[in-house]
Amino acid sequence: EVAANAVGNIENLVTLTSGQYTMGSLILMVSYGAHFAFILYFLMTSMQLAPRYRIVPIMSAIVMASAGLSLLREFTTWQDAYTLVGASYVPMQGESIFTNAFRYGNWTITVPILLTQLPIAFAISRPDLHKRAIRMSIPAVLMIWTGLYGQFGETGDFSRLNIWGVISTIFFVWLIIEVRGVITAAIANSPPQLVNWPKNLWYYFLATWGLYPIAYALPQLGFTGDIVVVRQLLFSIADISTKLIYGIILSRYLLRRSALEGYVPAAEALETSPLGAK
Ligand code: RET
Repeated sequence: EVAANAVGNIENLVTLTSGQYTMGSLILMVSYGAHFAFILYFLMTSMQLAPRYRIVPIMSAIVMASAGLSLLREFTTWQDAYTLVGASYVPMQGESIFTNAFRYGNWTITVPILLTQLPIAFAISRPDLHKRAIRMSIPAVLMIWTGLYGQFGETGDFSRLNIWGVISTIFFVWLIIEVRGVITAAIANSPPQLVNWPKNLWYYFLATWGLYPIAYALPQLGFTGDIVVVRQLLFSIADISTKLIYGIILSRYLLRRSALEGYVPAAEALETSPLGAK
């Protein structure tokens, strides 16, 4: 039986209309394009920050490159995985199958980086920073790997999907507790003018990271082309929110924090100095 061992994701079971197929291509293309484009944004932004914070947008640039490559791979795999038969896009069985598993693999790299950005951006001092980065990364990786294992069960009777989904969610709750600890420390040591940034980032974190378990569970609503497309859309919205927009938020915060701490970007210092052009 080809299907039983070759599949793993519902994408390989569902025939798509040309509209659904094109939407899937479009969603993945916009995703990788956005991630690649913002590499430049983050590298440029890093130059405007006080030296101690420059690593934060550089980490965003690394995440953009890593996620962009992974999403480009999802896109090309999507293109290879279907054959046009009459007016429908039929999933091929065998050599070219689509899989969301690459996403989970990529999160193993990007998620610890995203989490470590937090204590650095909020200026948590060194021994505590390392401890907190490790304490967030452990439940994060366990959450991802148990979820990776479970998502292969989405085409079966859902018991594997649900059992590992629950186990993964326990690690997610543990992770959320660790992140809350970092946010609390961030609120305590934030300049008073900027204290709303860590407070609001907390809700942003919950709302955007919470999209992934919804995408994971979605096949239970049915094996249809619409579910396939909606899930890719949900993954993309989550990716752009948790990496790209999150990075912009941290950069904007650090721009303000750098200024409050007395840092003047080089170009500006030149303009206002008696030796400068003006
Ligand atoms: C899984 C499995 C089902 C249960 C839960 C999950 C949570 C996943 C999360 C992923 C976050 C990924 C990010 C990636 C950025 O590159 C693994 C889907 C709770 C929260 C932020």
